[in-house]
Amino acid sequence: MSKQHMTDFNNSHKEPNYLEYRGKYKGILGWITSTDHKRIGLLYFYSMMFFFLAGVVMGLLMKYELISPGEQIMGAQTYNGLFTLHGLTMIFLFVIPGVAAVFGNFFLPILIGAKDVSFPRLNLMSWYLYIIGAIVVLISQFIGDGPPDTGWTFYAPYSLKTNTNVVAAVTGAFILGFSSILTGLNFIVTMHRLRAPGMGWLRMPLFGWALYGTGWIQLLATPVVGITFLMVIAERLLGIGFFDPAIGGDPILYQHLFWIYSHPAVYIMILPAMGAITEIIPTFARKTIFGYTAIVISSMAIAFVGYFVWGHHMFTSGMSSTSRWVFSLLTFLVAIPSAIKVFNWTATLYKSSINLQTPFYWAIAFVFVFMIGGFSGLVLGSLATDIHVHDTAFVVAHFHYIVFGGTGFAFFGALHYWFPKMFAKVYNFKVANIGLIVFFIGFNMLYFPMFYLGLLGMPRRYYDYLPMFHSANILSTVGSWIMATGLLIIIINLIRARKGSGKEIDDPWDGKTLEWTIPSPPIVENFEQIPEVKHGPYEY
Ligand code: HEM
Ligand SMILES: [Cu+2]
Repeated sequence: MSKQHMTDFNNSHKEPNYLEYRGKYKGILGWITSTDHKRIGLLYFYSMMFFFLAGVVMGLLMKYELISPGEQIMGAQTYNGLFTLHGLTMIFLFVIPGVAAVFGNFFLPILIGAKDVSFPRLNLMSWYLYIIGAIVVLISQFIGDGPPDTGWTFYAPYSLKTNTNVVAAVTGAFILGFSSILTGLNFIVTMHRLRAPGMGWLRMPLFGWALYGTGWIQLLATPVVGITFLMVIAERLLGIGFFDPAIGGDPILYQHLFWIYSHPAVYIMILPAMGAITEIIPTFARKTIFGYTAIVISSMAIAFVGYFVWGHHMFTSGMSSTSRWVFSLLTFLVAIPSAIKVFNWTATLYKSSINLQTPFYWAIAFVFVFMIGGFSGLVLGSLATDIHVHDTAFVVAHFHYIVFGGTGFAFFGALHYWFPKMFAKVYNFKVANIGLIVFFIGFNMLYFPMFYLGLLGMPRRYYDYLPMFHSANILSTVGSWIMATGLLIIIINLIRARKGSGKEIDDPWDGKTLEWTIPSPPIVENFEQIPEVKHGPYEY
């Protein structure tokens, strides 16, 4: 689409855009009753940012406690409650809804040329369930005998014995599961039913395919953890004997059920993130994506094989040696489709004339940290080495590289990529790049020492440690301050742009997918006329 065409569009603004649109209600009420997928995307965005920042503060407090051996600002029980709440917040309130709830909601319908998702009201209900679930988790902190101290994993039998308020926290997570299921269902149906004329499945932008694979995981895996959580509640309230060996239950059964969901769940977190990166790379390489079909297949393969590797979380639990090596082998297999994506991103950049801009830097930073996370995952996936580093700081480093380095980086990358489309404002590029550099340095300084500490044998989930771990912990804690500074720069820069100091522009990157063919901010139903699609998504 030529620039000339873009300006014509702007001048012919007849319809109100989604930001100024007023339905029956005004102000906040107009937002929380709106079924517009873009407004719902922003509802998720603001609430998730709130929880994310709360989780960051908890992380900083934990790191401050760990700056030296012995007690600094909190004792053991407070630390236990804090890593539990931090984990619950970051997992269930930030990375599980994640890129899909914000950018999937906002952009999926636009990317496939639709006016909204298939079930707009159900979509709004997902957000309400998300808020209700969050409130119930929050309540768990204040009633009963103090904040839950089980870790976000709620492992039995401890989760059945502790006097802290596990029932409320688990109920909150149960409700959040429904929010996730309904979002997945909505996206799957939307892609089946609402693609624009001419958009065959293999012309769909790859972010759509990533959300499609994610949707099936949300739909099929989440009920498993829902039932597991119900069993924990039933066990605590009625003493049934599912998981507690003292009354005939099996604690290992809990671990199986939990990870049958929670391993696929890491793909709920990472697939949409990979999808967003796959949109960013061709736009800045100014070249069509290398291996479109391979990326589609790898997304679906990850979604499928991801169901069969949960046992790698349980290598030390006393499983049979046959199941251990089978799970180990399958874990290595699931690494292949992720590696295919990294290969395709790199191949797309090969011999391209790269437009070096902020979202591109985020994408590269993502690939870098995600690969460190992925390679450390292989250490955990192979039996011999996992036994050595299980339950140490190595694991904490690994999953932060994956969930924060992966999903978190992609989240911020997607935000910098689509921000001008969402708000019709461009942020200050220089400040954005500085923020990213500071953030990136801090991130690696915070988490990389934890690999080393884990190899030395520093256990996770303790507020205290032996003096031999001191120096690497100082480095890590100072890293957390640098990272927080970078985060502040990034966020303040975006808030200033949102408040209006940025330039207005429809398509700052000359992107080719459908969202770049409509004015910014998009009108209420996205398109004045549903477009007809005549070619693949990234034709440069
Ligand atoms: C400023 C940012 C962050 C800091 C400083 C931080 C720090 C920490 C620390 C110190 C722990 C406890 C380790 C232990 O004692 O075992 C922890 C656990 C955890 N973090 Fe973070 N973290 C941050 C961001 C994140 C993000 C963005 C996510 C997810 C996307 C995340 C997910 C988790 C999870 C799942 C746990 C495990 C909780 C548990 O053991 O039950 N963190 N983090
Ligand atoms: Cu896993």
